[in-house]
Amino acid sequence: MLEDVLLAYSINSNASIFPYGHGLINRTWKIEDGKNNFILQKINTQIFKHPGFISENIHAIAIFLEHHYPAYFFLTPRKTPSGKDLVFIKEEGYYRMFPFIENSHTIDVAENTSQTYEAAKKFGELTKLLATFPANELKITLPDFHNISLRYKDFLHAIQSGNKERITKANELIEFLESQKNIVDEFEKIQSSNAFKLRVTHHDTKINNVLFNTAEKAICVIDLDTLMPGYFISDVGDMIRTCVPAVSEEENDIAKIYIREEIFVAVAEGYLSEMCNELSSEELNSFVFAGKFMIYMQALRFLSDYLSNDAYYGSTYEDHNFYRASNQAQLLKLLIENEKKFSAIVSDIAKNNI
Ligand code: ADP
Ligand code: GN1
Ligand code: MG
Repeated sequence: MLEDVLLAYSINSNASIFPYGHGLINRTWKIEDGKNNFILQKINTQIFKHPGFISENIHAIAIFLEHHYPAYFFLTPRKTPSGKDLVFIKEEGYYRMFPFIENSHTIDVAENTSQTYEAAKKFGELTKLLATFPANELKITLPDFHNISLRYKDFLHAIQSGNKERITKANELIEFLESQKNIVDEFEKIQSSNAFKLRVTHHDTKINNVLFNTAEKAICVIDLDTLMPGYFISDVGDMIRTCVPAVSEEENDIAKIYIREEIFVAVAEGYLSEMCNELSSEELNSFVFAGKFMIYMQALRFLSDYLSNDAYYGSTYEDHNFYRASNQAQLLKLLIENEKKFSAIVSDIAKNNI
């Protein structure tokens, strides 16, 4: 009962509770108690087996930022009167609460270059400020989250042992994804290269994980469950994946997917305005690869889930995850067509930032 959670936070049980946001993994509600508003979240413990790890990471980073960059706004969970930032309710699970940031909103599809620049800069800023934080001391909240080699193995397993009818339906898509396996090979080279550093990485840099104010300025990044050591390609890649196309991953008419060059430029300018001097030349040269990596991995994940009867992402209409995977596959094709041009754009932006 959500009332039990409110009780643990000493919030009036008559407070209004509304489902909120468009996240796929956790459940989110807005709580209005007449005086204050809050965000309440139930952590999906099927996926995050150790919710305490998330709290420990956020806590360690908050202390570091407070000490080194006191002016930086980092959103931390509210504590209960007994000092806990997680509430466990028997037979239900783990909950946490944040102050609701008033007059803030999120955007599911970037509307213009200025919003995109703001979001990309905000994610870049977080990694930059944490450059001297010992990333390896963070807990792994989701093991192998962006290990595309493992995602590819899961995909191979799904096409062997998944839902037969669905495998037949997805035949063309399966063949296309198999033909792009070179992206996995490229990732494996990155993993064994000294030029790629493990940094504090957000790992879920969808534009709807940035809160904006009414003047469309980024207030802060949110959704910190997967803040852990990782490669910059995860963050840049998910921004390219979610900002550059004119429609979201939910669009099931692939004719509506197209690449917005000016938005790609805004991602690169925003992120590199913070991170350019942190990245090695090899990392900079992988900027567009980052997009291919994340789009391909998301296509593999959606398709594997479809073939495994939607166990992870769920579905709200028939063949939902098939359409999501087809959307990502189309996006991958379009990004590959633009790869050379976009790499040249990144080199120019990098020259201006150094
Ligand atoms: P999920 O992991 O399910 O994506 P998020 O942490 O991203 O969960 O939260 C879902 C949505 O709730 C966000 O996209 C945003 O719209 C809203 N939200 C989350 N935290 C806050 C907050 N502190 N203040 C205002 N809105 C918030
Ligand atoms: C999930 O929780 P949410 O909606 O921000 C997923 C991401 C995917 C994304 C696709 C823990 O993110 O990896 O990119 O859906 N998070 C997890 O929309 O699997
Ligand atoms: Mg989110």
